[in-house]
Amino acid sequence: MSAPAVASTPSPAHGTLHKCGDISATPLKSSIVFSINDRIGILDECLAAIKALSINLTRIESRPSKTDDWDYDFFVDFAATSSDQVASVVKALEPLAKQVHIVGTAGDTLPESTPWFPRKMVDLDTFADKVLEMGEELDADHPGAKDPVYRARRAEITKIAKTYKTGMPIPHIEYTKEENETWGAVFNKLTTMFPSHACREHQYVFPLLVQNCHYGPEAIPQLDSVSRFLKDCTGFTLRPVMGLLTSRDFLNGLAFRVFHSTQYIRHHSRPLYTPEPDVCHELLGHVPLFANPDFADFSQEIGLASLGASDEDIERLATIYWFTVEFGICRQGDKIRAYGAGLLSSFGELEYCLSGKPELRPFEPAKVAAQKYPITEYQPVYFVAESFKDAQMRVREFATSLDRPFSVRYNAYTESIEILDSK
Ligand code: HBI
Ligand code: NLE
Ligand code: FE
Repeated sequence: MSAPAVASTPSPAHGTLHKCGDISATPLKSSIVFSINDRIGILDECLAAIKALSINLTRIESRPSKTDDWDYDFFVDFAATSSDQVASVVKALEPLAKQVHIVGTAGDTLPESTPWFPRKMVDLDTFADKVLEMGEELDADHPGAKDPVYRARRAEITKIAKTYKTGMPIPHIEYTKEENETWGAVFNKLTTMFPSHACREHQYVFPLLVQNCHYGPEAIPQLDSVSRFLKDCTGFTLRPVMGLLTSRDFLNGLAFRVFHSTQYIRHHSRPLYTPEPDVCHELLGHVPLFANPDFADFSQEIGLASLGASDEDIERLATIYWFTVEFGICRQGDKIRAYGAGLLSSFGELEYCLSGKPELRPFEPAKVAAQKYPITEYQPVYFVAESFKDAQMRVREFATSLDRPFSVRYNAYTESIEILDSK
């Protein structure tokens, strides 16, 4: 009855080293069902047979069997340490009971239609060369498209992301004078607006980034130092990426508290606006928020909901991500402030979103998830969160309404995803 491992790691290089279940001590939560003819002491004998294998039972339920009078079905969950142990339970019960079936073992019972998802941090290595358009090859209308020097420079920088592997320090980049000047222009413009437009969490963290990670108008900070700072704050880390990932891959990374970050900078001809992520957007928009514990929890919640989700649900979650992490605004006292990175890294839109012109609606995930939005111009609608904690609770509640037959939990000690019983 047990289904094949559909969503397991396709990475042979790491598979042998980290074969979960058989060599690790992580318990394999298993469920078994068996029937017994009613007679005194039979259940005791069945349980004793399991006890003799030194296996811990975690749940037991009985119900009258539907087929024969006075038969009973028993549902037992136990924590085995290997798939061999699961088989030995079946063997021990067979002489005592009828119809012994394994209903499921955590980790190998996902429905066959489940899209692949990363189970361990190293699985994120498989995303590296799957970037969408505007990644390595620039679009024709991109300001850098016809500039061969810019193109060559981007290719050089994205090479780092292409070959990056989990656990490596992020390679430093020697930015050019021109690149640092572009950064300086963006930095100086935005920092004049933050006091009146950025949420208080962003404002709290910003000086710490100046102190700890060399944020300032002179030079682009290095991702490696920023990643180590974030790790200390919330466990979030940065991972270099060549460009836009699919929504699925990008959101899956958040489940591990990993934020995929570009390392190149926008074209110098248009410092104050770009439709695509660049190092200004990541460092000035996203990073300060990922240093906040409630925001980190909120972001990971979206990531966890995306693991193994259907394409339709990925679309909904990406839309929620869009209207929160990218373009979210929130109520703070009697003011409304920006916390979305797409706002905090864009001088024009940061001003516009709080100008009273666009429509503001309350943050209700089911409604947000269905909202259409433009990606290359200012948003006509923004959603106002009451707090990151409130938004997280709402997203968690929303996630239970998605059609995924299992739930997941992140184990920070092993940096891996645990599959919980069917919901
Ligand atoms: N990829 N590298 C990268 N950075 C993003 O911010 C990003 C992405 N892919 C999709 C995406 N953002 C969102 O617009 C949602 O689709 C999740
Ligand atoms: N428009 C933003 C900026 O100019 O910084 C980037 C948004 C990336 C989604
Ligand atoms: Fe972004």
